[in-house]
Amino acid sequence: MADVTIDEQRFRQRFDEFNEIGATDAGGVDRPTLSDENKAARDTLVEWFREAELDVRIDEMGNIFGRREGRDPDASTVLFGSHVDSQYNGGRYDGVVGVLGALEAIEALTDAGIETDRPLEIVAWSNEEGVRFQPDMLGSGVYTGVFDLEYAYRREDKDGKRFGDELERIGYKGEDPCEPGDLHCYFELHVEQGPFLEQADLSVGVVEGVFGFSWMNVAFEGQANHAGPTPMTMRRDAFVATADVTKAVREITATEGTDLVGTVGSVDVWPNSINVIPERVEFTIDCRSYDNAVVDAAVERVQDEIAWAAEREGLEYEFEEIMRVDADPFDDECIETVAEAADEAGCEYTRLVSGAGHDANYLNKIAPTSMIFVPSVDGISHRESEYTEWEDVVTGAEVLLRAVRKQATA
Ligand code: HGY
Ligand code: MN
Ligand code: MN
Ligand code: MN
Repeated sequence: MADVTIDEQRFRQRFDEFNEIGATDAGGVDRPTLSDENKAARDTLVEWFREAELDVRIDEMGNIFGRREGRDPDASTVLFGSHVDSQYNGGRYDGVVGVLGALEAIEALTDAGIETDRPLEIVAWSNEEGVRFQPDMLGSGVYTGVFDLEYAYRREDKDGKRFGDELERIGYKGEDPCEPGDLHCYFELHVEQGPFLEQADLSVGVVEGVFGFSWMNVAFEGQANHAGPTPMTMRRDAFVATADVTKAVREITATEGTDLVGTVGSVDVWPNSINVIPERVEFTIDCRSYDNAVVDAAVERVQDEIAWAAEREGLEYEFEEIMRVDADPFDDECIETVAEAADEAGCEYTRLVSGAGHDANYLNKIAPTSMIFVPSVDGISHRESEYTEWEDVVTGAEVLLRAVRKQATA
């Protein structure tokens, strides 16, 4: 396909300029959903999408689309993209590689004067990370009908600010309905966020599916009291129960022979004072596996552990599973398209599944979907030191371009 190539220089320049937005001193980015930094990132995307002569539209969830018509006005659309919201103090590659890679691919086709039969549409999904507003993949979740719009608008951050209000505040509460178009397929380019490709010394991963996962919110309610005079036998310490459950999550997920992982990632303690027994602790549990039955069993067991820990310490507790997405294999034809694209690009690749959640989880429920992974150095992600070799990023964009072109040409 020598008739079209990725413009490495333009791609690199955009990537660096984009990651100056919300840049942190330690070399990462801090652009949480609907923050001012996220708004600046969105504004830049809209400007670049327009410069690429794409029809830009913003839907009710703030998902940003850039569209290029094909030769056949009745043909269904090849959609491809990712997200640009980041973790708090996250990495420069997570999501951004997929959105700027999609922009670079569509612009390279336009520059080469290559038309496609099908329309092409690139997308930046809102709130993929779910760190400020739970749950994650909210923009693609509403688009695919997993969540309804009002539910999403009501989601609150820790300061009680609502998603819908913040979306309006930054000027991205679009008019267009947040619902699927006539999709032919969906592709997403993303960094692997794990160690496998680097360990295997491979430059591309053909993604066959994504882990299923559960996000749970738990609260233990005990009794604050003075840390000095209160006898140990008279305490109702919410943090002790939290520690018990955290240990139990590690025991449950340490079982050999499963891919099950579990994380207690966010913990808030009240009153959080050195000489006061913790009265209330709110924390999160994230459990994942490629086997849905394994996730189900882990969620059951976690709930038992929470009840036992509360009973031992004489606490009240609240439990809410705020999100549960099943592992579903991606579409065989799209998987083969990515494999063929990688072959033709001359890449060393393998097939794998993703432990990280992606918007592709949800797109896969309404359209044939697959993903392209590129290696994460030291398997690191969701950290400022997240890094992928630039030549791997370019290779990923090249494979994306080829896969899109294959599916867009009838
Ligand atoms: O949780 C995830 O895997 C994704 O980064 N939202
Ligand atoms: Mn991501
Ligand atoms: Mn992420
Ligand atoms: Mn993700």
